[in-house]
Amino acid sequence: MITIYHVAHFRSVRVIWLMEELGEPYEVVRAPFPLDEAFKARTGVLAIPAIADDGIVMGESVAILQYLTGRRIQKALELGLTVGPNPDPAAYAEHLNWLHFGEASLMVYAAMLSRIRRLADGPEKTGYAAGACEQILKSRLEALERRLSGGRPHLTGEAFTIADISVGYALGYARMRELDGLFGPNTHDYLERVAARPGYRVADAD
Ligand SMILES: N[C@@H](CCC(=O)N[C@@H](CS)C(=O)NCC(=O)O)C(=O)O
Repeated sequence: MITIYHVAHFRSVRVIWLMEELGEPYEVVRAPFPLDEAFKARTGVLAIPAIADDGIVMGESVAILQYLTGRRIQKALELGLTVGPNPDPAAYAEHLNWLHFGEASLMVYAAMLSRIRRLADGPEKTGYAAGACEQILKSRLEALERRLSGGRPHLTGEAFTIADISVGYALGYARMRELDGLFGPNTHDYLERVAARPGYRVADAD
């Protein structure tokens, strides 16, 4: 059984959400945050999320989604949770693109913008760094809005995949941090749809 190191509403939500979608057991260990040295030395965990799977400890939430589906590839393909390189390499490329987009193009900028705003002494003091983050986040959200146009239910085809877990988590985070004013209407609807899944509700609980 895998162990998931978790802090409420952190990126470990992605990992719990996937285990819920897979319908498999897992153990959650609540981590102290900020992580203290004793915890790091005891577990080998340097950032949240991390998992331990039969002695393998790994971090990076999106890499964990790929690892866990890769280790259960038959089941993950049957459930439609991932897309393989065959028979359609273009669908595979698209799937990986949106999977990584959730962290590299959304979450990094949303988290940085929210942190700068929280640390700054008033909105007029956020400076150029926040302006740059907001500009980039806005353009990425516009790309997402275009992708979701025309009634597309999920990011890569009809099925709900780990790309939706990656992007859905980032959008839920952005909403929690009051950045959802930057969302277009398709993005709002999409978040409503994926956040209504029972797996997300379990994963994003306090
Ligand atoms: N890109 C990484 C980000 C992980 C990350 O930055 N985690 C932060 C929390 S937001 C952390 O655990 N930092 C360690 C610390 O501050 O002690 C992922 O997707 O897992």
